[in-house]
Amino acid sequence: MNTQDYIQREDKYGAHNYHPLPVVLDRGEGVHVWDVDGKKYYDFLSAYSAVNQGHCHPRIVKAMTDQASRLTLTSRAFFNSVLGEFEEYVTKFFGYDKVLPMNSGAEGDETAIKLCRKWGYEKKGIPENEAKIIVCEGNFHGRTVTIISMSTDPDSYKGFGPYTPGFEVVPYNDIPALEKALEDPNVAGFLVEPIQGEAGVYVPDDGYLSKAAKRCKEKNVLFIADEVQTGLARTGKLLACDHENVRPDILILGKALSGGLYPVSAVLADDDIMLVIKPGEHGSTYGGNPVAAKVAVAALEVIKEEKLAENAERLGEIFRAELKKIDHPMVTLVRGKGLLNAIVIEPKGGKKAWDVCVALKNNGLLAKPTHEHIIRFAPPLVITEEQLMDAVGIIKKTLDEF
Ligand code: IF1
Repeated sequence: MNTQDYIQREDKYGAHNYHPLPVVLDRGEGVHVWDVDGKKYYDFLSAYSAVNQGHCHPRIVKAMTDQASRLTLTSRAFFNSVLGEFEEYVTKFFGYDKVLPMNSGAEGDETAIKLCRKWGYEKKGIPENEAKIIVCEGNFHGRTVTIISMSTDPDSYKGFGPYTPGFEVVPYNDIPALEKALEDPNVAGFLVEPIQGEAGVYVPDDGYLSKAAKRCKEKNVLFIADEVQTGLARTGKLLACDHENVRPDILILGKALSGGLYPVSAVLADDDIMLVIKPGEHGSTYGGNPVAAKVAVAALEVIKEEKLAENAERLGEIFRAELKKIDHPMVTLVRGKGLLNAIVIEPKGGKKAWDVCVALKNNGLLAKPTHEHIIRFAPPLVITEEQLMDAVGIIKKTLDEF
């Protein structure tokens, strides 16, 4: 079978809920992936920041295979010998009293929404079913019906109504607008991405997160950080909130929490928030299973021991400096933090970001456009300076073809 055969088979039997770049990947190792024809690529998407530790990191693979042949799933009807090890490790790693383990990032956001609402009723005294959560324009928190009810992107919400009520939208990176929305005594929380990934790596002004967190505290509103994409060293610190020394009241993690080996998400909070959820009020079949627990501990150990945040910080500076040197009419903006970066492409001669990504693929680098004119560059954080400069060369060479 060749690339086209694989693509046609998926087209015939698979739902058409994605429009992938025409490449069929077959193997991954570190910053590289290979397609079914054996062609090698730099992976500059990292599965949207789920593969921060590099593809098939041997230490995480070993943790997974060892546990997989011992005990994989008990459900939470019974205790198991591994979950507590993960719970202790991850809560100490991030400095919170407790963790509620789930599977996908969306489940993490849903868990945070439920936790915030219940806290609002039981601790803030908001009248039952009146709790509001403030969210930002351009947000992306997942694909469930409640989460798309917060979305301002028609591609995310159109045709999926009726929508879950209780969300107020404010412009991102706008403190006065947030202050106004916080006047409502029924607001229980503010849910925000420290950097808006899907919106095109929209980095807010310095001080936005710390001012927002301060205003929330003044109004007894929970500051909820969705670090599913920005967390786990991606932006050059362990958490993107760390750039401003902000400690979220509720922290949502996913993606690289498992290094791309297995769906693992987690919500962290202190006891006065976390314990409003009582036994039997929330959970999931696979949430906190032994394989997930072992994989997540290994994934976090890799982040710490291989100093991935420091590497992302240092190489991100170099990467943005190199991209800014590319004096090309199609590149109108370079932005990002750590190794979460993006360029804004001005269409030229009918050629758009998609065409640039196809040309990048042909030259051995995989990236994907978001919102039509933005190309996100997010390699695994294990990338070396030499590999980064090699990739910069490919980007320059490719843009020169336009
Ligand atoms: C797709 C986007 C990125 C996320 C944040 C929660 C979730 C995500 C900040 C939900 C997930 C993924 C979803 C994936 C593509 C990717 C994505 F383009 F969709 F928006 F990264 F920007 N919070 N983002 O970024 O986590 O349930 O997917 O585990 O849906 O195509 P999930």
